[in-house]
Amino acid sequence: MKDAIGRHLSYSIGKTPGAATLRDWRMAVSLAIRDRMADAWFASTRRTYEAGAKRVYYLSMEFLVGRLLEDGIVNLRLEERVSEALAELGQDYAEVIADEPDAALGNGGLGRLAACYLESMSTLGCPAYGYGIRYEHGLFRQQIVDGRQVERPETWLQQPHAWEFERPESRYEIGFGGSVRDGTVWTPGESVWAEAFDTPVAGWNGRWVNTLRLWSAKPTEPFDLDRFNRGEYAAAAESEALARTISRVLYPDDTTEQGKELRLKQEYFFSAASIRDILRRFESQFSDLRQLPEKVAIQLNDTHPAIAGPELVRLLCDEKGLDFDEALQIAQGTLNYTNHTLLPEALEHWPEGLFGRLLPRHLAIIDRIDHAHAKANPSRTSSVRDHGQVKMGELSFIMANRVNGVSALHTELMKSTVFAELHRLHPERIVNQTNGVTPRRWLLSCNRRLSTLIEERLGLGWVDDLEQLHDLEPHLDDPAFLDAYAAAKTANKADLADWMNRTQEGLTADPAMMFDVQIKRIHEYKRQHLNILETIALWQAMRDAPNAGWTPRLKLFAGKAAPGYVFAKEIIHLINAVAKVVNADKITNKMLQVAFLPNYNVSLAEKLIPAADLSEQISTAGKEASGTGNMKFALNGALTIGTLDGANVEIRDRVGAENFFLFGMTTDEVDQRRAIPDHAAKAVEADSRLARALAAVRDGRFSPEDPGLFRGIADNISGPDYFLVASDFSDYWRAQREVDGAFANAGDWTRRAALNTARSGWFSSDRAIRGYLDDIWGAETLL
Ligand code: F58
Repeated sequence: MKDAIGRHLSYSIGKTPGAATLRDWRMAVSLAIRDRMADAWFASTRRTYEAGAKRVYYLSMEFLVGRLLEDGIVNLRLEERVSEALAELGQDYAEVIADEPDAALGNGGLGRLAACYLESMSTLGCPAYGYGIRYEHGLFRQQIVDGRQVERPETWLQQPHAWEFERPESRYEIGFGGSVRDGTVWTPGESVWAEAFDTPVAGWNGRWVNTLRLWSAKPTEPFDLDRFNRGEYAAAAESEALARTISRVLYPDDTTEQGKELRLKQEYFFSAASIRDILRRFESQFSDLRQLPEKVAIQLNDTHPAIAGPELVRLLCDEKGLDFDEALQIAQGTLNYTNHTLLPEALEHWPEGLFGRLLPRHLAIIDRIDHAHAKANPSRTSSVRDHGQVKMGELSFIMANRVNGVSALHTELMKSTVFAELHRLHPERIVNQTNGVTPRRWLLSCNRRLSTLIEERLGLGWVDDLEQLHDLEPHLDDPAFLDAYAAAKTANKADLADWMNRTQEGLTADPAMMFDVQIKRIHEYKRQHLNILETIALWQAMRDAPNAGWTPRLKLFAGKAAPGYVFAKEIIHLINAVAKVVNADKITNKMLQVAFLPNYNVSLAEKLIPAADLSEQISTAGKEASGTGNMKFALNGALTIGTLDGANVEIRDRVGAENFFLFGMTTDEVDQRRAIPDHAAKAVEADSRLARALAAVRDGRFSPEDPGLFRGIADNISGPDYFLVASDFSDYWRAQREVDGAFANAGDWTRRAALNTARSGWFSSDRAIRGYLDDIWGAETLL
């Protein structure tokens, strides 16, 4: 290992040890690890070809992979060797690992899920490719300036990226616009190259390695030399810049109007390149396109790649000469669709005008698909094109062999709400696959203390068979085990407290406090404002009775708001304003501290989750499709305070109701409550704590220099309150006081935490991927 690192430092990076920077060392180590993936990578490809096996293609606009070096080292089981080698080379292992920028090619749960699934597909030996976009700029970097979110560009690719291989030979010309002649001959008005970059994804033990193939947009006409020679330098590079725009930035949300066209271009760009690549690979091995559903399963990660359906039909008809019905049947047998949200504003639809201008042939094909579907299902009343919009959820559904939700509750709600009619017509199509998370990253490597303890008791079999964690349960009767479990948590908290106290102005975190954590995108339905309101009420109660024996708490928040989502940004501002006041209050600040940690990303989650005592999963029932952070927390021994929403329901079923703090209305109750006029005002009237906390927000207690600053938040909660913050407040308060009492009994708390770990094995992404293999893809694993 030492030689390998040294060789890369000299001959790949071109530095002597004396001149090498931390980044040089990190690059050298990364290349040495990447080398060790190569043979298994080639072998995996060879095995797949030899077996004539079915391949799985996971199409996703987002892969939120985070740092890759530690993941590679851990999965190849090279930790000791690398850290020894680095020590001999005078380098610090942890520093080298931490030098890597996060690859933030995703917004949140959907993108992180794709990354966990890729890793699990490799662990299981499922022949698979991930297909996405190689964004030059990932999700924005969040700074907090005067309590407010400020977005800065993210620049992970400004330094060389160790993990990828550029494949200039694998490129496709992707067209846009133009016209259609004779009904089928599409002549695009402009085009770009999609060029492939491959990253190997090694599974546990490095026995199988799949590929993440990301497309980068390149101009077909690189550069206008004539204009350059005339001195028009900027204009000479214009077409190049325009083409590259397609893979320039990750969309931070799809709620703004501007950039809609670019987003649709991005979607078509990567879907079309992926479909062509899939067909090319298929045809290199098989001759009959009718075998496609037998040999290929394509998973659409939400509707962002939905245009892959019409594109596949187009290629099969217009280029391969199949008739439409056969092409449609093949496509439908090959494609599957995962839905990740029921929020109406997040369901994708495109204005027909824009769609037809950009993809005229596809719009015609969609009409034909829709028509064929309506003909086969005469009782259908809806259609893909509706009120001048092209609805991508409907399109995905009718193009898919299987459609899945991501938790049991979410899947049932899909059937009864957004897809009710299509479900009636195709009752076998919707299936559930509850999300999962990879235990390699989310326990073994992010929580060394706990994973070492588990290894001492159970060995390492649980790492790729996570239900083995059940075997911890007998150990809970051993006081030494519980002590060690508690010690691991406390040490994780102490590390985090040290780091936070150094980096967060005004914060004095003490590991003896309860670490109460809410980390996720900032959104009204996730209700960070419910949490901060309870924090305010708690602070007020503490001030009223400072000696009432309060359980000391640290309230931790982190998460990004979409740049155009004003209310979410106000919530961030309010949290920071409350933190400032509360942390400075001498009466309460030994009992209550609040922090908003900037720039939440995968690496920060890896620091926070192992140190959490309490996991906040408090969305309005029916709104969080699943959640995956909730699973990571439970696995790492945090107890959940949560609503009956998404996968919380299944977590509670598994860890036991007595080890989960439930509160709030159910999905049905939410609907009923909303129908009551003035429901929020009534809730405020009925709860004096809530009224007082809201008054403090409204009257400028946290914004003395601008008393009206947070009035909008207070007015929203006591007025329309669509997400029922007011109506759920009292029960949330009650559950939080129950948490206080439980935490005060340290021995019992640890036992309940350990039970969460022991009973969370089902939430492994390995289990989820087995479900997809069996129920959706019909594919075999080759290990
Ligand atoms: C999330 N969706 C769900 N969307 O909210 C969460 O409940 C679920 O656990 C997770 O998917 C995985 O199934 C999500 O992350 C996005 O990030 C969208 C991406 C495109 C722009 C709008 C947000």
